[in-house]
Amino acid sequence: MTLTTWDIRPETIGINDWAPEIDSLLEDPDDNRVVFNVDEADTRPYDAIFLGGGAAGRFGSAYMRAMGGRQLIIEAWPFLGGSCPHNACVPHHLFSEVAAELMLARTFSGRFWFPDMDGRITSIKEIVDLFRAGRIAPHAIMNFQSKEQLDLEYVLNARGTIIDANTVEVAGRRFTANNLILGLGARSRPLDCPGADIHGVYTYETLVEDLDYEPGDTVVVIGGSKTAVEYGCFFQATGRRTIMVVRSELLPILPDAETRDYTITMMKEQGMEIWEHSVATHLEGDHNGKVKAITVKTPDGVRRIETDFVFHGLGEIPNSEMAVEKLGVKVGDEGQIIVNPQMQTSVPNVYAIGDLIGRPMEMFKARKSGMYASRHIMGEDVHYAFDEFPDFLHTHYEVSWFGMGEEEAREVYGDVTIIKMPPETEDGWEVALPATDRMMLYAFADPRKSGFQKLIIASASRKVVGAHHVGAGARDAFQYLFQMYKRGLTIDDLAVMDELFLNPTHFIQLSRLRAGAKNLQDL
Ligand code: KPC
Repeated sequence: MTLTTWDIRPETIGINDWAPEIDSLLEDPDDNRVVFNVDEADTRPYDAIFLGGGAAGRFGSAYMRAMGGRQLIIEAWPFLGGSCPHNACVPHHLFSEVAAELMLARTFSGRFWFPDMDGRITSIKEIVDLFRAGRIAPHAIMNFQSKEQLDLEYVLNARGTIIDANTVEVAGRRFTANNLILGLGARSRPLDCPGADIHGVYTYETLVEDLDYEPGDTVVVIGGSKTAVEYGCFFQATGRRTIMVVRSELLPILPDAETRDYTITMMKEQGMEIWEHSVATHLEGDHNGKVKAITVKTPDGVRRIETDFVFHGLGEIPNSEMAVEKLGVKVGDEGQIIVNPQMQTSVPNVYAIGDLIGRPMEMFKARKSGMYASRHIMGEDVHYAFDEFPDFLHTHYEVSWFGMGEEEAREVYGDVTIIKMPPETEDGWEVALPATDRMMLYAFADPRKSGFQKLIIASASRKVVGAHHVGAGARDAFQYLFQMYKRGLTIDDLAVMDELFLNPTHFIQLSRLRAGAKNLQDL
């Protein structure tokens, strides 16, 4: 393959101009241009080379540049921003929005203005194609913003090779820097099962690249945590029988048992079939080499499901091999590069950031780890621990949480006060959560489905120690509430806040109903 150089440094490339160029670099096998945006006139040494231009490398670079440092990103894809706009967060959110919309349409099928959805299967491929066509826009924004607005230097569309702790080679050129910051990301853990490679078996990465047919009426999803659940709910919402094959239990990530119970109950009520303690043992292909069936060992015996579409979400493996081989950096059990709170690896002047350093493989950690590596290199005394954070996932709903579940809080604090909605009734969740945006129709017409939320307070200190929400629209509140919780948020602090009524988390109003008491009571 002959690589050619496309020196973009002297040009201004607008977002609309970037889009067809990125499309060509991605799709045209004969377009092997390497994009060079390198300031050859700047004689300063680079403070850092970022190997990988995903969220971690891009935000680390932007921060370093803002602090007056000099950086260079080397990225194998022809765009910056990494997996988020290409195959991860952005499509996850599109698909989850489709799941929520279809749940609404199916719940109210034939009522009000909703069309009759009875027996209707909607297209998966149409939505995947919609994403594939649309993702060029965020790609173009990233390249434009990084060059024209953030003044970053970068080389795109060529894989960088580590030469030593200060040197990276890309497209036949060697670049040196005072520090190397590795942001090489992670890849899907493969399915360890005979037949796993046949056509029709997808991960979140391959689905958006390779789906070339409309899946039939039965889908099998392997895995029990965020990605598997998010995609599974999307597939199910399109009207297909969807079976989740889970090695242990579904959604162990949810720390509060009652919230988890509501979440899973609502998934089942939508029609999700959940086979826990079950393992896929082999996949069969048809005469065209396309999947036609999967066999699963379940606690009730071996079951064979005919399907032409299997998805697996089994977690991620950090791309640490080159760094281990070339630099000997220390890695943990899951292949994650071990870093200290300044993001330094075991090798002097080599840092690692983003998914490469392991869990949580979330955007906030990617961006912040890049930023903290840069701050340290630029001489700041910083410390970043990502052991506690607000979290969320999608089913057909949005589920948000931070802190402890009720069970752990009782163990740790003994006396805890629980404030939750809807109120406990003998019949479970037959009544509505006080209504809020995106839940109003459910609240009045199908109250069970209107959501669930819970605040956990350590009674003695009156501090919030956990918060949990299933519904819609609460995620923003959780990212700010978490900061307050870290500073010691109490029920009394909540009681004097100003609620924008009706709001998705009813924590302020509910706290105000109880905060007057010296001895707190549940609500
Ligand atoms: C919507 C959006 O921000 C998706 S792409 C993010 C990539 S990056 O800004 O580099 O974190």
